[in-house]
Amino acid sequence: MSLSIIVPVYNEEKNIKKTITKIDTILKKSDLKNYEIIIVNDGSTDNTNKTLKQSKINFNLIEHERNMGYGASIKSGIKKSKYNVIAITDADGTYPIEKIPEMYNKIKNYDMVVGSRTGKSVKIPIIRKPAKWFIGKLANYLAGFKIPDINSGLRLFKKEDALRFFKILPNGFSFTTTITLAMLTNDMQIKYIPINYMKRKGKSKIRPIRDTLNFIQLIIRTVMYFNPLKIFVPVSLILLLISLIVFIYSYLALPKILDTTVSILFISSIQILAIGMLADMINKRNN
Ligand SMILES: Nc1nc2c(ncn2[C@@H]2O[C@H](COP(=O)(O)OP(=O)(O)O)[C@@H](O)[C@H]2O)c(=O)[nH]1
Ligand SMILES: [Mg+2]
Repeated sequence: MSLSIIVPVYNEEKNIKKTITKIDTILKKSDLKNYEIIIVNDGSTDNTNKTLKQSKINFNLIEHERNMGYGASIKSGIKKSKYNVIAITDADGTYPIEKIPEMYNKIKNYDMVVGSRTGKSVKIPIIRKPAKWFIGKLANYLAGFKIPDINSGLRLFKKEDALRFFKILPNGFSFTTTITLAMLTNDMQIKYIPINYMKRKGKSKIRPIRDTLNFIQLIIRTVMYFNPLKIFVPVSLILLLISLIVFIYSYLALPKILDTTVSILFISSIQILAIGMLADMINKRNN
């Protein structure tokens, strides 16, 4: 029974002390014999540094000289972790840390256990909802599975699996989305446990437009990596459909069939399908 818990921290002077104390108290009370708390201070510029230095709680501190990002910090933590089971949670007081022991008990039967923010009390800012909805739909289609919460920051997984996906895990906030899709497209088992989600103190570091575009890009890239046909086949079909529409329309309504346009669209459609099949083949051979 042993667990490494990693907390990425960037400018959390209002929350950090409480978070560490809470983690320590909860883990001490639990059945876990061995645990380590790894705090990754990601170039904070506020009083986070001071608070961490003054803390009397026993934790391993990793310091980044400059801000490298949420995912980069978790990756630094994973590299330094002693134990095979890894938990991650945020430093902002939004996740119910008391769920971790219960989640730990489930990890032997699953590849990842995720706290999904679908509990009774979930305080997600309204402004985030449209983007969250869209990203969710896209991810569900591409993963072929209804994901209850794609980017929850409270989750447990095994170190060996994280290391297996290390190269494709990004440095930014898309870390959680990417590890979810990587596991789902590799037929691994994820258990979702409903949790509550509290309102954060201090400002969120998510930049709505930039991070949303980043999420979308990484969702597509991850699926492209593990299940390329999911992307290439629909694009090819859309081109084929447009080519058919142009053909029929110009045949019926115009003096001349737009044969150049029709051919270009048709050939592109076939070529994209061929590239997709090639990508699929590379993927199958590498696994
Ligand atoms: N290491 C690191 N952690 C970050 C960074 N930005 C945010 N965090 C931490 O990641 C967690 C989630 O960030 P937050 O701003 O709350 O995002 P939100 O929960 O999606 O609104 C918090 O614990 C932050 O301290 C960063 O650039 N680097
Ligand atoms: Mg947060």
